[in-house]
Amino acid sequence: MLKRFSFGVSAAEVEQCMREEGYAIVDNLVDPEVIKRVSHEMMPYIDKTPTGLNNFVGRKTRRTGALIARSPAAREIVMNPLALDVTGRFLGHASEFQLHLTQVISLDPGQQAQKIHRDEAWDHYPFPMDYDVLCNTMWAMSDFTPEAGATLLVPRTHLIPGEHDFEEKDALVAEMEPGSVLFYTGKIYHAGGANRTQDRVRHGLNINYSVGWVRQEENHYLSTPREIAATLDDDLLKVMGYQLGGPALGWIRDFEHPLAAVREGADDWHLGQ
Ligand SMILES: O=C(O)CCC(=O)C(=O)O
Ligand SMILES: [Fe+2]
Repeated sequence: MLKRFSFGVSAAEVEQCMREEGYAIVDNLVDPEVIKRVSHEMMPYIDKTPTGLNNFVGRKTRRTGALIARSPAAREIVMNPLALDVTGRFLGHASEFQLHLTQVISLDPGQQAQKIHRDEAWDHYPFPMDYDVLCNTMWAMSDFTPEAGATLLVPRTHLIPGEHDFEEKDALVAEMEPGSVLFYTGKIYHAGGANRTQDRVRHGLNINYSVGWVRQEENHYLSTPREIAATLDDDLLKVMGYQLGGPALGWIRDFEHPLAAVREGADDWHLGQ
């Protein structure tokens, strides 16, 4: 049985579960109406997204990004207070965290289970086991059931050093309804499940956060046009990366804060030495 919590759980409890188990599910964290709005705003883009070009990304899987630009409702999910609180704690060893990626992952009927993997594995760099780089969330946008391809998890594998091969039978299924969320670390072995239904697409809203010094998987500065960025709140822009990602990382022009790029003339954004 997977560990699950309900609305009202504290960030400290979720953090503790992630540290012990590698994941935590919070049921009904947001009103399903917000998720419906994300679906409604994203569907025109999902409909036009081509399927993946290899087995890992999924030949019957569509991955649709740029949610900050395309979906005002998704901005609320990115800024969900519990998600940010958990991330701040989980990645608290770094001076900042940032939005790593936004992506709707749509598994079409017939999509096979993805290879069970760790997300924190760029360029095969062996990140230290006691240094977490990612704090991930997967929000159910449709019913996450074993038949429809709910995310698979191998609990506690975030604690095992080295690379390992796991099979579907080793994994538990993150069953969730729309509005529920799975938190998982960058080190836990997991995968998209197989969609064995005839006619139901599984839509998952994947929003990952990372420590402030790593290259973001999604390029938010180019995915979100400058005119749209200028309309967003400072708090959201900072999470997107319009902040210093750590001491001296990410300034612009003459040592100015990156918010100056979209707040021309408003303030003096020069940074202290
Ligand atoms: O679709 C899912 O449930 C998980 C996808 C995933 O883990 C990935 O693409 O890295
Ligand atoms: Fe993954």
